[in-house]
Amino acid sequence: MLWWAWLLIALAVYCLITAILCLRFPETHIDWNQVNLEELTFPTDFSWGVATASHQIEGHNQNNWSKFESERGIEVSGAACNHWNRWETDFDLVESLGVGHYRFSIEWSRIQPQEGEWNEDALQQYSKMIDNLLARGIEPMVTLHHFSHPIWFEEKGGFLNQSNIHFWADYCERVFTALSDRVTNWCTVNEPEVFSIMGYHMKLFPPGKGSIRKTIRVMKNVVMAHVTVYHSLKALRPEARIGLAKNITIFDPLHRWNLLHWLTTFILNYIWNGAIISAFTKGRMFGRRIPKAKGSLDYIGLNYYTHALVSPFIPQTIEVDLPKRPHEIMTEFGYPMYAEGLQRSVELLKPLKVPIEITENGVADSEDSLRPEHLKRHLWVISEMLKQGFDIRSYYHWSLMDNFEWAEGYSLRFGLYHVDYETQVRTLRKSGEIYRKIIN
Ligand code: GCO
Repeated sequence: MLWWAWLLIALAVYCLITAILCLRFPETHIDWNQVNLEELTFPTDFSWGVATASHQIEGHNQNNWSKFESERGIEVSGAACNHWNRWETDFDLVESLGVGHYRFSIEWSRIQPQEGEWNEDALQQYSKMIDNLLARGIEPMVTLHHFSHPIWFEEKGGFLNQSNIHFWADYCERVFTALSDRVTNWCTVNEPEVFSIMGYHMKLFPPGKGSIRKTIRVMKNVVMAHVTVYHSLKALRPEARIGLAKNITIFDPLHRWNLLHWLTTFILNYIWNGAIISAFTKGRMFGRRIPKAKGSLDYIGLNYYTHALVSPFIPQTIEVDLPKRPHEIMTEFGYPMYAEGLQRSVELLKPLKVPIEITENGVADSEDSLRPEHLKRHLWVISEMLKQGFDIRSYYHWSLMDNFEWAEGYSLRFGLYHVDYETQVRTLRKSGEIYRKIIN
């Protein structure tokens, strides 16, 4: 055959493969002008909540993060929202939103500041906080690890060493024993993929390493840590509901006609989303067996924020604006608002066959000019999914109030309440009022 005939055949095959991929994996886009965002239907037993994490709000924690902040010269969390001292009035804020649920995390470094040293007062304070929430009719969801842990644990290698898992399990059992008579919903770990990729590949989280091998090892060990703790806590109290919070980022090829972009999409989707899902559905991740992982989730927490348009040259940092489609609105975090991805995320989690709790969703928006629309779009998508029969039980908005946004410090504001860090005055934003109205 002539060379150009071969070329034509190759071109036809390329087009066919791309067309199949485009049809098989559509990038949904809704024409939001055609949608009535006021039309929301939620069952009466749907759970409405807000979420926070200890290191982002408590202030003056001494942990892997505070160490990293000072060593790396990034913004220091310092007093944060001084929530450790202001928790009671902060719970007034939670209550006045009308939510019945509050997700927050326990700071391991407060409970066990040194190996073998347990701080009963700190545990007592968390216990008082739970009583206080319950007295207000607010049900707590407790996260046991939200990116932060004691310095002594970090110095032993943290979750890089499988042999360290028992330290974390001891802490979890201690907290669970003290609180599970009043707390039903437990979230073991927050975003194993973000924790490992940011900390061991992108160097933006502690310990700031750059190694793919370590990233995969940590991700696997954190999942194993979840599995270990799931089984030990369930043995203590079978009626507890235990899951973890999974960040789902939807990956889409930047150019849908480019097979290299598709290839990148599949690889990143596996590393970020697929590997962890496969641990719980197949009992394997990255080709390794994860014993007893199957059946170790009573629910899956979904933290959803955006989709990423990828190519082999995707920036390896979060300091730049990521690509967006021309019609999409950019958020202050530098990624687009893409509410359509919430349904795609729920679909990705479907093989787990467990109820979904939306444990985080929100937007960095200092002027509160985008948040009302952002909130309504995402709630509209949930309302539509509920009509389609998806088993979604709750929505926890991220976040109750502005707080320390990790590598971004205080520059990004995610709160339904604005926080003035000088005076610690909290002020309800318009979007907070909208959320309250919707809940009512
Ligand atoms: C995460 C965390 C939160 C963030 C939030 C906004 O996803 O990184 O769970 O702690 O603050 O997602 O980025």
